[in-house]
Amino acid sequence: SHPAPVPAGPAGWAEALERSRRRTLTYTDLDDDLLIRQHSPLMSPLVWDLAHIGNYEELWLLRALTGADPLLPGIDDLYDAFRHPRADRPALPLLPPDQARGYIADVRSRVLDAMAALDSRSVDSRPAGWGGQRDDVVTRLLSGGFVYGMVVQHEHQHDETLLATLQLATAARVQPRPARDPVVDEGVALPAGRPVSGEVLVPAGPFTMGTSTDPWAYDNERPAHRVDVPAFWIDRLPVSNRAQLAFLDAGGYDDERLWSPAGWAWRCRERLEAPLFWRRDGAGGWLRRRFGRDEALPLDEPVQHVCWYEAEAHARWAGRRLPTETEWEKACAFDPASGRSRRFPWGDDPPTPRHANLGHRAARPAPLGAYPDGASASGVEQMIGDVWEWTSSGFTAYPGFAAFPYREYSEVFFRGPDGVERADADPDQQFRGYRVLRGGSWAADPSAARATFRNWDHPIRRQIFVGFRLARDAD
Ligand code: AVJ
Ligand code: FE
Repeated sequence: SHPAPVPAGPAGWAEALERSRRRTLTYTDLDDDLLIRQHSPLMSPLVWDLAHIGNYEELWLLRALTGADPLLPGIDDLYDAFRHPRADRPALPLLPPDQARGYIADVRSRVLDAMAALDSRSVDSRPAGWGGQRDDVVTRLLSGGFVYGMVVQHEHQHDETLLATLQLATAARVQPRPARDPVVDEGVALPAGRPVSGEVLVPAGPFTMGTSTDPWAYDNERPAHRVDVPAFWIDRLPVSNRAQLAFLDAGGYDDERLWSPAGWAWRCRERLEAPLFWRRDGAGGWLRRRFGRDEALPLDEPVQHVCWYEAEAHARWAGRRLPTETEWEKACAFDPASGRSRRFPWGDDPPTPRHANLGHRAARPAPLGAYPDGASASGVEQMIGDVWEWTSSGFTAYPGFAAFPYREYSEVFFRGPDGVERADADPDQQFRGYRVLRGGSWAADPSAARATFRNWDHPIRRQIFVGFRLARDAD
């Protein structure tokens, strides 16, 4: 008898929506200037994300479900991520902060009204002039509260993006709240006495990857399918700042032999010498900047803010490699005793502060070894929470994939297994394939973190809360 994996009815969906909104408003409770300016060409102005969150909610929870007319005619184009790259968004006639706040509040109150009505109305009694989705699509959208889960997760994913923008912001020392310390405030086990290294052997054999039953799983996690996986070794814990510093001190950033050709080209072009936000302290040590403040580099924390190419070079230096996403999911989810895959490393029960560092309870990763209770059946720790983990895999469709409810969530991002669509595309294409990230960071909400969850980004990206873990073949 496990608790439901996701809220099972309208009251729970409404509460999840309210929780994500409180989070969004916390991060955007800033002066207009900070909301409107572009803190980095990699990111949107914060006020774009704010109104985009509401526009997405309007599209799916009002217009698709209830056939409602657009609330503010003409704004869909502004908040369509595919029409305008992030770098161009500051030049758009965006809603000013107060109007953006008013718009998303208006959407939300109509959504809550519509939920109450939907609850008492059959989906096949469409009014004349229906402007929403077909009945069969609406039925699927509502099944298990999927579309509410999609909108909740979408808002939390953008909240993580807002945090990444705030971390990049140098204009102001923006310290987003809350910022608890997992060790001090939550009493998680200290790593003292527990080894912070070591690897586990995951024996050869098939397991079930992905899901066909998780009500809130995105299309890219579906369907569940059996995969045969050769034996492999994987580290019990993510790579630490200490290990990244050892790579750096050994000249890893300057040794072309450790880098792939594309990685070396990128390293030279960008003069990569250390993870993003690291800085020498002038006395032989290192500082890292965290939300506008420099602090001593915590050596026993998972490394953050490395690109895929840096992870790849570090792995080669260590005589290892990145895990494939299949290996990662097997190490995370597979329970050899029952032969089935778990929703989380520790089982099917939702995360608690004993299991994982998620949901921005802290504003950083926890020390290595802090979550023995979060270990997988294979004995691998800190797979969910702390840092996203780069895998070697390109972002591809599972066998039997079907886009739902729209192609632009996942399908348009699928590439070949090498992450690249066409090798003969423009010369920069090599830097722009997509690699799969797994596990979720300290900033990921529990609603958008599970063993099957797939994230992806370009191999050059470092502003996300990402680290990596090492693996190797079993022979
Ligand atoms: C899954 C994190 C790559 O931020 O581009 C947000 C999530 N999709 N709005 C992104 C997403 C639509 C997406 N990632
Ligand atoms: Fe979005």
